Amino acid sequence: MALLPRIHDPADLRALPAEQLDDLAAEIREFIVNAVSNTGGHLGSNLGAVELSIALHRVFESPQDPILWDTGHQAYVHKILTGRQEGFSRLRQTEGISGYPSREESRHDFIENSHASTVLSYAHGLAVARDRDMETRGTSDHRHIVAVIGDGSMTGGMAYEALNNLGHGNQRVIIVLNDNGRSYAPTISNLTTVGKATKKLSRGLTNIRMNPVYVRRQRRIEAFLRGLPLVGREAEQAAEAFKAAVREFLQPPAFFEALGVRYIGPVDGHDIEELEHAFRSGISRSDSGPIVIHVLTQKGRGYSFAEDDDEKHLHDTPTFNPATGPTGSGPTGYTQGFSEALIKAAEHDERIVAITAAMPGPTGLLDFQERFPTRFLDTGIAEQHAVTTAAGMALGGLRPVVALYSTFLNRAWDQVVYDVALHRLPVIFCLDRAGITGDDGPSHHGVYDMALLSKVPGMRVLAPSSVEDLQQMLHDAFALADDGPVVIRYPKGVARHSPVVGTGLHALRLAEGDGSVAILAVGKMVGAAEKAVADLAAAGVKATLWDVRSCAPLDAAMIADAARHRAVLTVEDGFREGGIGLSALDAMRHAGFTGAAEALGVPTRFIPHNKPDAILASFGLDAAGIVSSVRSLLA
Ligand SMILES: Cc1ncc(C[n+]2csc(CCOP(=O)(O)OP(=O)(O)O)c2C)c(N)n1
Repeated sequence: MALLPRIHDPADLRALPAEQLDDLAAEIREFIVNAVSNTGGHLGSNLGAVELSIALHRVFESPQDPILWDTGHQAYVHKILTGRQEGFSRLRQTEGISGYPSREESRHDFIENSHASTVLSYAHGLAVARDRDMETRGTSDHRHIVAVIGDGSMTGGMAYEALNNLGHGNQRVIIVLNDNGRSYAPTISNLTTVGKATKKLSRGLTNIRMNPVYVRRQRRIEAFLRGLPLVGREAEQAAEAFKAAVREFLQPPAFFEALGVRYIGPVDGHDIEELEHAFRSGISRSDSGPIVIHVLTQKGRGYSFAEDDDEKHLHDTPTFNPATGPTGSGPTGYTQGFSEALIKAAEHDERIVAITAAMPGPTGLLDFQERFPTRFLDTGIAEQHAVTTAAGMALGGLRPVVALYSTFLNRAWDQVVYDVALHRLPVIFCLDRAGITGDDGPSHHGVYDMALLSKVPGMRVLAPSSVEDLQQMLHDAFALADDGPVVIRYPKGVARHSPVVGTGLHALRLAEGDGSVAILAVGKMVGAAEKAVADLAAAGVKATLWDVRSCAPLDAAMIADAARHRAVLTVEDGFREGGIGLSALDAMRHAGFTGAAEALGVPTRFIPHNKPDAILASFGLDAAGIVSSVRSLLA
């Protein structure tokens, strides 16, 4: 009989006999594959965390013991086990459940930021609050705070800052390091074990570690490794790599312990009994401060199409047929256009290097990596470091291109301003998934980039309206970079194509009207504005249309021309407040414009998940919205 329909709450899970748990895990995997195939979402990370989530919810008592998920994309099993199975039919859909933990959805969810590497800081703070509460009341509080973090997310600076603080303050936190050896791509770190020495775990390694015989054996291994014969250069390198891997596999990373965080592991993350044992052992040792339990898992486990996907183990996927798996996941649209243009530029300029923060596939850098392996750098999930190492490269004479999602640049704001812009360094930022991104919810929209980056002194901020214009902008950016940094931001989804492109920092006039109204459209909004202009023309209104292209600085010729119209409408898919439209209107007022004006943009609020077009339409950022705004201005 099916087990999953009987699980409505972690208590139901705890009541199941241990021998039924593997069957439950199999049912959960099937459920997740089917659900994600219908809606799209995060797959590989969740398939890898099935046994881990089951064991966590059997040993710890959520929500009294908060279970916190770093990033949160791998929390589907947690959602299923905490009463949200039915919600999966509308995963990431309008009014449906979120693809991340959500405080609105469940008292079992605590954090929902979905930007990586933050969980240890949240856990530290919660532990400080718990202990403070205990102190003031004079009571004892045995609540456990459990923080689950992937090896990929462990590459982010905040995770180390928090570990340092946890170890120093000796806060009682249980850290579960879910090590599958991958971010999207293989993880950039020597801390990860998976994929190095072996993928097969011998049961009971944890116990061996606790055994004094192990310590003696460890010394023998060191001696054995020292005595290995080395023949030829390649053999020498291979032997060295092998030695390092064996050493790391058999020794608890001294790193954690040096910081004051005790270590248990590695544990087989697909063996529920072993996991439960390790968690109980963690609890029994947690009184004396933070402890990390190192769990080895396989990303995509149990679904062959995910296991066999070398690029990202189906980390995330659009809808697909479960019987045949998702079809090709290569870059499309603007991402593909960027990828091609960058390779072309790099063929002619040896100074060009490309940097990604753990997202070589999604940002379109895989082909570049293959073509120029020594000119490609993956920093791990470390946007701050990516930006400042780019600054260093630029200081050293290189022309770094930093390819990030728009939303993740937020993390490196200080580095962009002071490490790059203050030094007027030739760094080019290519920001993918700019604007409204949709399914991933509030933390993934790229709505800050234009409003913020246009305020950085000297920064040039470009927004292409077509793939061809993106390629032209990248070409021009290498020359513009002689005077300092350049940003190019472009959206996801189906791209516009146009044989007509602009150049440099010039705006492009796409239609000349009769002086009644000028529309200044930015990036993706140019497509919607073009349609609006056609609709208005059919109704007898002849509008002027400018493709803004350069958001900062704004093209003075465009401002002067727009100022001659009776009314002006600006349209952008970033925050309206502090946005490009209001800057343009301000410039026009200074140029003597006194007519009617409106700036369309994204309101300053956290925008829930939904289809991008539906979100944009709700803010009037589509052809119908533009037409209606123009009509109001001319009324
Ligand atoms: C600051 C930040 N940068 C990039 C991302 C995009 N991202 C989402 S999940 C992920 C990989 C996470 O790897 P890991 O923590 O090991 O989890 P896994 O999916 O392997 O279980 C990345 C790079 C993010 N969420 N946050």
